[in-house]
Amino acid sequence: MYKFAHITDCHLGSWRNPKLRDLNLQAFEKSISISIEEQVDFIIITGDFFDVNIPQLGPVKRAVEILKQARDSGIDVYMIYGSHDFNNANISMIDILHSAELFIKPTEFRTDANSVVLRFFFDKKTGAKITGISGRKVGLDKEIYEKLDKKSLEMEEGFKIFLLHAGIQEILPSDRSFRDSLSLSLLPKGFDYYGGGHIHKRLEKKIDSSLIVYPGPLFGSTFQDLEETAKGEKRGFYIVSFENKILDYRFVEINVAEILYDEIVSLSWSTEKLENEITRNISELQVKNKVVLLKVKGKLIGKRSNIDFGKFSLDIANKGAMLSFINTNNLSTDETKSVTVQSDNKVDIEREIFHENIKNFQSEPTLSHKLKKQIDSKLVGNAGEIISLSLLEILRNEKLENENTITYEDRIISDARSVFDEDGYFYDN
Ligand SMILES: [Mn+2]
Repeated sequence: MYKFAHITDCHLGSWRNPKLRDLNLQAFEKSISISIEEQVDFIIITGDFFDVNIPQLGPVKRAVEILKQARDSGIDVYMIYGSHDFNNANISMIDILHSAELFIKPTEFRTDANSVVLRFFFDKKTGAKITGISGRKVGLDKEIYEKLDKKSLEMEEGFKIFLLHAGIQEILPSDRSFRDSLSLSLLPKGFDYYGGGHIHKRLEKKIDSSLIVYPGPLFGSTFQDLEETAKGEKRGFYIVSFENKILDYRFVEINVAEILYDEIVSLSWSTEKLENEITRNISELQVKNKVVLLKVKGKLIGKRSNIDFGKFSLDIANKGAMLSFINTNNLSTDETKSVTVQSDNKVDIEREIFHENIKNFQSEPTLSHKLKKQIDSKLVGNAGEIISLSLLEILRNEKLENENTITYEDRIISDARSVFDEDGYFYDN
């Protein structure tokens, strides 16, 4: 009998807060050490290994050390990329790890005019045949799947694993209907195991003799992820045993910190009333050694700046919490002007906000017709959304250790320029 571990969406290097960043790394370290103890034959990682294409070097060093532990134990790692791992304009950290042969990237294809031919990677120890498709930026994946030569993949004999970094419409819960998810019909049929990433929720489904699994993130990379963990969503990875078919599969929970979520809804309260309610709530919470997330939302009569939220955060810390965060993003006052969005995940919210705001964009009326046309073709509508999202992605890159401000600014500006194509500057002559 053979075994493999399936880990996904590690988002290593994410979190500005050093403690959260460390918890995230701890979760990855645990998943690898359990895999080693369990003597798995190989490990698959289905994307979003890093949170950005050029992460801080501290987390990279830890990630390399941990991956090396697996390799030193004779365990091969097969990894596809996720949308967070790389950016098309530049070399990414993940490519460097790949060059150092810390993992195998089992996704190689040949494209001709109307088809994409994927090749299988043969795991020597177990005979498993592995292939897959990395996740790219916003909605570019569908094209590859639509052109995929499924026949040749389906005809291959043996124990087969397909790796993907995208949601599958048919198995997503309705509240997670990601805009860029794929229809099941786009995937080759008859694989023993479909290992999925990208969806930050655990999902498993059997279809005929195939098993589709999304382990969800190991820890989570957004406060929304942590909120869901606090509400009972388990985080971890899978261990699957197989011979020529899957024999058994189980979820292994990774719990590096207890997370507590509490919500206070202000029903047009005054600042005094809201302050009293927050104090009362905090006094009732059992926060010892927990990561505490307190969300204050609703409508406030008065000024938000009259409330010292920092003090409440300190009160929670003084009660022995490991960390505390107070979120007031959805606390509105008369001063707040808002754009309404429907989505509940970061990627879609960003896209919707751009979508709504771009609608109101108007180029300067005094500009020439030619220039206006150029601007509109790049900055309005769908094109404008894509450019905005790409620029936002680039702005997420933080300054590296030892990088001085000038080099950092040059890097960000040159990345940003690469978003526009070579005639991306607007000219009028
Ligand atoms: Mn992810």
